[in-house]
Amino acid sequence: APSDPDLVARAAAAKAKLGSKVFVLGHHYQRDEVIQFADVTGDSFKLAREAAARPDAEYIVFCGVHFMAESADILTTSAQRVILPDLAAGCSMADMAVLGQVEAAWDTLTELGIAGDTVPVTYMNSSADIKGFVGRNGGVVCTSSNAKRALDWAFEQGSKVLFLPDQHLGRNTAVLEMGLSLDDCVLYDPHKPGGGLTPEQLRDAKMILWRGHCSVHGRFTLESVNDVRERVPGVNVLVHPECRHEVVTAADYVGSTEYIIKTIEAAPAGSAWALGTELNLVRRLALAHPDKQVMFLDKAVCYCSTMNRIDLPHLVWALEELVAGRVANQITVDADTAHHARVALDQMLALPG
Ligand code: CIZ
Ligand code: SF4
Repeated sequence: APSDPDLVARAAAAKAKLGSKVFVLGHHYQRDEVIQFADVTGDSFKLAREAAARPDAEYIVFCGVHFMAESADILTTSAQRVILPDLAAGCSMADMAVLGQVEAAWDTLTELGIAGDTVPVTYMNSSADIKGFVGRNGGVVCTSSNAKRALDWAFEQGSKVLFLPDQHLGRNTAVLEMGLSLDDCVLYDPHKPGGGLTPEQLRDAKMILWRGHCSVHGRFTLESVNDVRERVPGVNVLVHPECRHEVVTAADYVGSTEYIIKTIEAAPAGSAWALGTELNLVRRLALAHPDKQVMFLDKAVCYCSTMNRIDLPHLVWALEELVAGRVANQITVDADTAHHARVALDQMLALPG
């Protein structure tokens, strides 16, 4: 639906009044009505770097989800304030790994005498607390673009990896990119004592995968892939590595959000693409490339509901508060957590290659 013209005018007026004091970041999964006011769009990693590259912007309005605003706060100067227009915009995957649970898992590994051989690796899509835990314990953060490089590095530091919080990214990278077998991976369930695993299973595993997943990408099934191949002969299936292992295995291409965008941009006219990723992004790509057939991998629609909480009314409210001299919905990470999370993020930035 087209955005309310009154709200569009208010957002534009507030942004004009704030001028270079405000910088608006828009994640690729955000609504069109929000994306039109973004100074830059990107995935979570690119947006965190964009925020860090704008030390003059007093206010960073982050149109995305909570863990992304935390990362921006960690990477920006202490004078800058990061604002999340709706505090309820969380991430169900990030919420699946809570610090107390991860500490309990680490205690289990310590009791078994294997924590010293285990390197924690966390996906960017995790809370600052989890990144801090990983930084304290000699690990690294990764994104969906550099997960293989992060795991290569981790396996040089130790013989095992504890991968948080996305089991699918961990399994897909280990099995499809690093030559590990499915038997090298075990699934640690934080809701079961000992993760629901025997000491032998934990001792033998190379990859201990946390039982987390993305509620959006986790919905695609092998059936969605088979269906679209039947409906659209010659279709290219391109999915995000947060999809289930059998979906990624059946797809033609797999990669991060930025990779998906570049692949569609470079695709020849007339080619057909079924995308296994968030629907706002798929719809924008389809509109931007009318010479190509770009479609959603599943028949049922699937937005990220928490991303979608950031709508134009919330953005207008956040901007108008700033115009009025009030900073609403600021996201801050405490100094100690931020320090250790930064260690794990810097380790990622220092990965070779
Ligand atoms: O699934 C997500 O939320 C992704 C891919 C986020 C990001 O930008 O890395
Ligand atoms: Fe989290 Fe998935 Fe939404 Fe990304 S798409 S913010 S991983 S729930």
